[in-house]
Amino acid sequence: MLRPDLFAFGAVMTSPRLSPATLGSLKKGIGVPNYDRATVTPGIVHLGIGAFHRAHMAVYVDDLLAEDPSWGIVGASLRRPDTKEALEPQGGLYTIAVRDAEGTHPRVIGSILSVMDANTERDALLDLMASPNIRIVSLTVTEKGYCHDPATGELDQRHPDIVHDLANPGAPKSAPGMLVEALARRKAAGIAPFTVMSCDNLPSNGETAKRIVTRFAALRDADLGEWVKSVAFPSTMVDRIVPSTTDADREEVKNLIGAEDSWPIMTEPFTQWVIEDHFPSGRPAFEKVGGQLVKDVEPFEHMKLRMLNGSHSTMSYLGYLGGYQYIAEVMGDPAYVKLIHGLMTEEAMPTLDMPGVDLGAYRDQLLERFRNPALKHRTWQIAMDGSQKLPQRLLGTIRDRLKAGQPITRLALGVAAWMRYVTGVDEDGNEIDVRDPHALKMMAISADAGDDPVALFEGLSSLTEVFGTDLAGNAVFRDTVVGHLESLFDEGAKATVAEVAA
Ligand code: CS2
Repeated sequence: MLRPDLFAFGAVMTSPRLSPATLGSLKKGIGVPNYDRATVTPGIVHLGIGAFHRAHMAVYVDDLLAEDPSWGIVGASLRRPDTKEALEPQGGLYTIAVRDAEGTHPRVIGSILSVMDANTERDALLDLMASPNIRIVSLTVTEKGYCHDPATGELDQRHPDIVHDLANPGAPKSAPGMLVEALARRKAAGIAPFTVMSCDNLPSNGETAKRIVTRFAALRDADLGEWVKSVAFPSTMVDRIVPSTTDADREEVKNLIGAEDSWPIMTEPFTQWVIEDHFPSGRPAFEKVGGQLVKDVEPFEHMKLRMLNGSHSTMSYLGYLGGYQYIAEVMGDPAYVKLIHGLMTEEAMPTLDMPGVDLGAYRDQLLERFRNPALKHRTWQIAMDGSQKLPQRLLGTIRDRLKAGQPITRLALGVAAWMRYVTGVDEDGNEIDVRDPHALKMMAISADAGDDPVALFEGLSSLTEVFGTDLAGNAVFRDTVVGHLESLFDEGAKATVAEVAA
């Protein structure tokens, strides 16, 4: 017979929800904010409050709030309300769970004071961004959030969100539109601009953001365009691997902390943040908590994009096609490891100018990070948005090597694997869920090409927003990529990797 009293007992046993009220009852030893959250005031608005920001910048800020509580973060999501829905009942609190071979190490972060949904709270968010206590607006909106042409780094004026925002400047949807409207409100109120800090994986991300935002402002109004030129856009190089959270992760974190967190963030021990020191309206003392403040971030960005992200994208396409679900699994295949080691050592490292940095040690550390067996980082996750990623991860390196007359064998295999992947059909004939802003265009190209590697190369390399106008006609590039594509179609990814790595 059903015993209602037992059910009631069961209900009592469920874990409480993580929140300011339950912080004191978490399991012993769990790190919690070491400052009084009630005294923290917002100094930063962060656009794109996804997992990456919560594993990276929000942690650096959390480390600083005891010393200076004027830098709390208000997060905003431009697309989906899910982060707000998860964090609001938790008063902005969430767990970061660091995974290494020994286990999972949780800590509760309190630097995010609240989350706003730009779709439903647009005006309030813009007013907050326009208020004098907000001195930094930071961004992780992913590559596609810049509404630019990835090959040139210029604003894409035909982008539907940009067209919308130019027609409705007071109710913008895009990140450039939001930034410019908030800056316009500051200008009108006589308030100095905030500093815009991009934390996305783009080369010269500050300069790129500045080019896009000033162009958008000038299209709105010439005076505003001039004023926006005075805004500071420091570049940053950000690095931490953050796989998407799964239900199994939620369960594990609940058991570890003794409370239910509807969106914990899983990550690795490694973290790096190199920041251009250009903040005329002030900044938190990031250098006290591990941030590297430098004059010129560009060499660090190139190093990371070409070595870490170039390897990641190459492993994601070849790994997915080869039947590997996670990066750590790819790293269990010696031929793939040899390929990636060679890609970094022979092809990427010679294009980098990094006095004082031991690139060999950097590479070895990357290989170690990729091997982290506890980090379930899906190849499919990294494979997303390739059209936005390829230019800075592989194609820039390829261009430098072609100019110098050097071989591009492994890099071109990464490009060929992307072309094979975006056909949307895997090696067993099953559908691939290709996520990319240009997915439809790319699938139409590959439907026309069938399994003819030359036609596929010609169709995809004619996407000038990815390949620019120089690569499609380069004979070395074309022959190398087409040769790899033939092998990928005929022999499959694993055999091709073994051949190229040998
Ligand atoms: C990855 C990056 O998903 C991807 O494209 O390459 O998110 C990568 O994990 C980070 O840049 C590491 O800092």
